[in-house]
Amino acid sequence: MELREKIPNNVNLSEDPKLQRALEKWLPDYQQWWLDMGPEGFQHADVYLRTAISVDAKGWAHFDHVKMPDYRWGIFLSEPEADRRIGFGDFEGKPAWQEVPGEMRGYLRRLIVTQGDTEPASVEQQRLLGQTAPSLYDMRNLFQVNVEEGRHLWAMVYLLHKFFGRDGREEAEALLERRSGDPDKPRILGAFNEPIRDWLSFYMFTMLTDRDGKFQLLALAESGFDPLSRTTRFMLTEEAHHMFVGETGVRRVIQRSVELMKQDPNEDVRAHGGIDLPTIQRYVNLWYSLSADLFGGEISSNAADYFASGLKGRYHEVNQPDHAALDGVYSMRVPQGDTLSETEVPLRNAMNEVLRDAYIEDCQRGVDRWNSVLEKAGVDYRFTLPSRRFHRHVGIYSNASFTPAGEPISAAEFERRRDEWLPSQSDLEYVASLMQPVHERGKIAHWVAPPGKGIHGKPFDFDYVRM
Ligand code: BYC
Ligand code: FE
Ligand code: FE
Repeated sequence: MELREKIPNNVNLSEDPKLQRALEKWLPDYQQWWLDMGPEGFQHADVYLRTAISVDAKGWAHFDHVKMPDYRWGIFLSEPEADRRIGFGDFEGKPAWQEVPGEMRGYLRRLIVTQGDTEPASVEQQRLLGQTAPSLYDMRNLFQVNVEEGRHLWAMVYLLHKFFGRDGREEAEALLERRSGDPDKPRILGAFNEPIRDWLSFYMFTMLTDRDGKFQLLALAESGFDPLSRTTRFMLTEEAHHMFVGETGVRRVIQRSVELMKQDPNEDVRAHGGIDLPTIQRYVNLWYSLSADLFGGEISSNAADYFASGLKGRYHEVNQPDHAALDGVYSMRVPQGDTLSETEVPLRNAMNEVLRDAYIEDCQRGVDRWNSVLEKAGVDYRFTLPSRRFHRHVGIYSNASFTPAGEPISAAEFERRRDEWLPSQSDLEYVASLMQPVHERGKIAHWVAPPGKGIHGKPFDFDYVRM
């Protein structure tokens, strides 16, 4: 572990002076990007953050108050597995690669750049949220997520610099040049160009979009390219907290809404300054459908090639009965005219859909936990995930329109009913009107319940952020 270096790392960076120099040259550009595009207005605040200081299961997280620009962004790979073998595809059983096989350079670079691009994008999307944080606890969680997404960018930039020479260095620069939502130089994937205007969107994003991250990282953790596998495995340990922030954030909003409903015989939550359940459902519909797009097309020759080459596997590949996946088929409903027809797709071409299935199941478990809040409170309303066909912009469903239940409808019908299903202008304005900052220790905004417990054994009224 090299913790006192300019760039903390467990990859023996000091033994590779050329690589070290290249990364130390990228470092000030990264720092400038963080100052320009990181959390606005809080760069001098002391934030109670956890920092990675080792990669073993017990001791990697160190907690302390730090200013975000002083956070020690480092390069940490999970411990190597002795004699690791490729687990799937055409090279199954061969030793995992420690270098990039020449013929896979293009694919691998594209996967790493796509993954890397999402990390700074999310920081850009969230950069104004500190100003309207509902509590210091929430503000701290936002900043924790932000610095770790910054570290995830480092993880991918390390791979680009170490294994891709000049091309890699150029890609690393470009990762600091694209900007979320900028029409001239947008981020690569759709959801990462969408604005995150309010805290309900932030909770939805960390619940639903960071969860895409979890599954993409799990698929890359299977990779036959060992350095990618090891770096994504360590990223996954950080990712768990991001999804915790999202799932419990939404749950606390629901909790508060239910309390406010009880105060009013008409159950009119907005009259009491809370967020009504149908508005929360519309936010779910939006962020779930945007996140579903991130898995790519249902039928994808790219996905088949990634799998065949051993670069991107399935979720928990060890549990799959057949790692070659050459004979299997995947049955999916493909739009044909005005209807859907059941179609069999060769399994390798359906790998994006296989991963999306695992994601959907995981989302459903979170929604079930939200619904148990309603059930305990004796409220009849239930949240649901919309159909995977609803409001899609990538893949076979993107040229047709569907209801949240997945029934085909005309584009005109969709537009007519849009405000029933997705946040309307007035929903957005209402939620925006609630976003008044509460930056006082131990206090919390009216529209959200406090958390059950604080961070790292600290109470809710701890000074998580010192301005
Ligand atoms: N938006 O075969 P197809 C995270 C393009 S999140 C725009 O369907 P493929 C995080 C695609 O490039 C995890 N374009 O897709 C979360 C292709 O273009 P070309 C991020 C899209 O290649 C929160 C065409 O459509 N990780 O970590 O299988 C906070 C058809 O391609 C989109 C990864 O994404 C889209 N959504 O790509 C912070 C893992 N989807 O070739 C962080 C790495 C597809 O026709 N990436 N296109 O020009 C991959 O594994 C794959 O590239 C994809 C699917 C999953 C994105
Ligand atoms: Fe990340
Ligand atoms: Fe994340």
